[in-house]
Amino acid sequence: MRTQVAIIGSGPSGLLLGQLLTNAGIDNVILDRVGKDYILGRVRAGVLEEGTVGLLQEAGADARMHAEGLSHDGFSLAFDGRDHRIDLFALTGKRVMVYGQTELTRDLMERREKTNGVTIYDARNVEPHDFGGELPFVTYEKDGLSHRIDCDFIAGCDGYHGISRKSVPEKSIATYERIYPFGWLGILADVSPVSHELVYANHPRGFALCSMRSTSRSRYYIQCPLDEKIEDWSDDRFYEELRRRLPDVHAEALVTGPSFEKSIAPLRSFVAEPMRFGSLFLVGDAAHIVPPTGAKGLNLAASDVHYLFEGLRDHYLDHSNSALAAYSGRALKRVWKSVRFSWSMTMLMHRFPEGGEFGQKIQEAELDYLTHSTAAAASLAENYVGLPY
Ligand code: RFL
Ligand code: PHB
Repeated sequence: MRTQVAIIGSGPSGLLLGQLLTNAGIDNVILDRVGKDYILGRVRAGVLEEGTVGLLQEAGADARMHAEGLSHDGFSLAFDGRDHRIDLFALTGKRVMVYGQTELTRDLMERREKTNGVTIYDARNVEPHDFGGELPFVTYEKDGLSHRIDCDFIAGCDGYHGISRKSVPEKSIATYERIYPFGWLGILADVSPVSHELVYANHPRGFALCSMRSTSRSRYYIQCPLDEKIEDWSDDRFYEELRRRLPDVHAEALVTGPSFEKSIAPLRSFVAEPMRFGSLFLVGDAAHIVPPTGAKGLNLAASDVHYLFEGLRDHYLDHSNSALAAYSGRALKRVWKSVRFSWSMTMLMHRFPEGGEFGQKIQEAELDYLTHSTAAAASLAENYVGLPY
């Protein structure tokens, strides 16, 4: 088989890139090691920046998001028994869209099917080859047979554990990492949210986040030690712990009900540089991971896709390679700003086992600063709604 762009990974970055390319008449094939239902079973991001919303529109996969997504003008920072609202719209003129990654992925998959895009699911041992040379290709196995796809470019959209980044010789790649000493225990339940906007809580017992997927489906998280076992967390125990970490106004509004998803996610910051190796491009989580506190992971994947799509479009339609040559530099500039923001939100809102009283006092000072300075609140808001592309 031959295609112009072979895309490894059918998560949000692979699907979004594939759809933009298809719409521009650029041939592409997506390969994923797992099946559609498995991908749709992953519960992850919930907050989309305006830039991400715009890209979904450009892809033609925005109808359901606009009908069912919740547009939010602000969110709350809860601490010291109080609730302080960050008015995103007043501070930046921008909003965010609350719409689950699962739904966004489903919309992109449906759009791909409608436009006859090729996706090969359950492809085993996918491997990119010869991306340092003139004739790159990808091999994989399916149903016991070996296959080869010749291509011009390979997009590594295969997440943190994917094969693309691992295929790059170690001496050609630099990585930067920070592991945080706790995780997030999250649940999904069909109960109405404690508030119509998100609540990020800093509490002596640890961080908590009240998010949602709709006006009747809540997504709640609490900070937990890394060695915590999911079996030890009944729904009742989870809600009780969440309630204790919220100010009264939200604790009293907490509606409980059976969860249908419960998982623990570790928190890390990670960046690989550069994001281009010959004809192989790393995109999204394959190149970088941020802790979820700033809601940036999926949005960064989308901005990478924007830069790469511009490069590929200019290459094929305008015979210009300058945007492609600029991909890694442009993407990394924005990546590092989001890495910084996600790190600072994480430092501000969590209890650090080794932080001590000094760390505690710094958090209190910063929260006080954010509540009393419009400039500080505007900086937080500008980053939260998403920096320009
Ligand atoms: P994905 O979604 O991991 O998709 C990668 C795909 O590649 C496939 N794959 C392979 N295919 C072939 N061969 C291989 N060897 C392969 N290895 C892997 C996988 O099967 C998969 O289908 O990466 P992508 O597309 O770059 O998307 C990134 C986002 O998923 C991620 O950044 C976000 O989910 C992060 N995130 C959040 N981001 C936000 O912008 N806002 C949020 O509110 C937000 N909340 C979150 C989050 C992530 C979380 N977890 C669990 C990590 C909340 C949580 C709890
Ligand atoms: C979510 O709804 O899953 C979510 C929202 C905001 C975050 C992280 C996760 O910062």
